[in-house]
Amino acid sequence: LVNKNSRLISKFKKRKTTRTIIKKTGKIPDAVKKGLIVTIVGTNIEVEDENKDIYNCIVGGIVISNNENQSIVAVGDYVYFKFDENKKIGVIIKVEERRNHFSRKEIIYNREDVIAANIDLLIILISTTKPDYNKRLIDRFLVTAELNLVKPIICLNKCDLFNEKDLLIFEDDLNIYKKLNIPMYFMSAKYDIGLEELKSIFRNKISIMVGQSGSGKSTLLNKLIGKDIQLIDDVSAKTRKGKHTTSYVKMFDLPFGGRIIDTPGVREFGIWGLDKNDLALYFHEFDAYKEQCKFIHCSHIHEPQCAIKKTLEEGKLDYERYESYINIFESLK
Ligand SMILES: Nc1nc2c(ncn2[C@@H]2O[C@H](COP(=O)(O)OP(=O)(O)OP(=O)(O)O)[C@@H](O)[C@H]2O)c(=O)[nH]1
Ligand SMILES: [Mg+2]
Ligand SMILES: [Zn+2]
Repeated sequence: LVNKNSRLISKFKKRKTTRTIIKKTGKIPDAVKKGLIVTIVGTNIEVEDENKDIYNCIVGGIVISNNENQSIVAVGDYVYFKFDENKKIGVIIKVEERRNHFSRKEIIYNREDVIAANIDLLIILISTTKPDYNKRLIDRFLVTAELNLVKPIICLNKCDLFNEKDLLIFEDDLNIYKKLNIPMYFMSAKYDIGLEELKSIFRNKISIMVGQSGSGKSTLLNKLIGKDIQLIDDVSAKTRKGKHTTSYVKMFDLPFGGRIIDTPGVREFGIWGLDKNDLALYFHEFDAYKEQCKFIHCSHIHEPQCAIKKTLEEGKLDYERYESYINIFESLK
């Protein structure tokens, strides 16, 4: 593991030595093209222009951008680039201001990793089983969605593996999210259950799919597009964990209008840019009670006369959500 990590770190370091200077303003030269970043693999950035032609680009030299303390480029960014017809490579000159973005904390370096920019909808794709969904991960996605101003929905995939009676157990277990007004859909990507309704929700939006490896993101993408465009693979029978089939973020056109972004599966998800003292604001089931805590700056963890803990003991709050709260609180600065 040590070996693998040091190799990873040196790979990262190498990448970062490509000199890039970020300037907030500057003149864009004539004869530049404008486009949308649809995928980034290593240092290669694929930019799509208005004719849907793809150009391979890189970042280097001076870039006009406001993205000083986060990834300079991300899938979903609108950029200007200068294309060298001989070398068949473009250089990105300017990155347009982002309307919003969806990001996580980069594990190795303590900085913001923007997964995608300018998005309307976060699709949290979870699975009934293979792999079993993880509510702590769902809660981390939900906090990040609100923090990043992206509307979240939860899709429970692989419902074909259970009968109606068993599905009621899932409905009950996930009911807390319904109470929190998060739209919830029961579906099966493989057997076309619930897909028509989802299409109507994704239509004309830019959506990003996130979830554990093996939850079925690429399967859903292929079904929505109507072509086997993304590779899918079996969940390992032994560990019930996915094998990380999708390895980079990529945006696709939806044939019925809109775009969708497929992402690699995650096991963990670090939240970036949230002060731990503000975390309770993102747990809306606390809203009705937190004013009654004795201390104004109550963390709802160890203070006496805490209304949240009292309400929890009375059984009026979801205990797993409270555990998520503590888990996230302890991971934040
Ligand atoms: N039974 C059942 N299996 C499904 C369903 N959707 C996907 N699968 C299977 O789940 C496995 C993983 O699917 P993928 O689409 O590769 O999962 P992913 O989320 O893209 O995984 P990563 O790319 O590793 O993040 C494949 O064997 C799929 O056939 C479903 O609705 N029902
Ligand atoms: Mg995939
Ligand atoms: Zn409290």
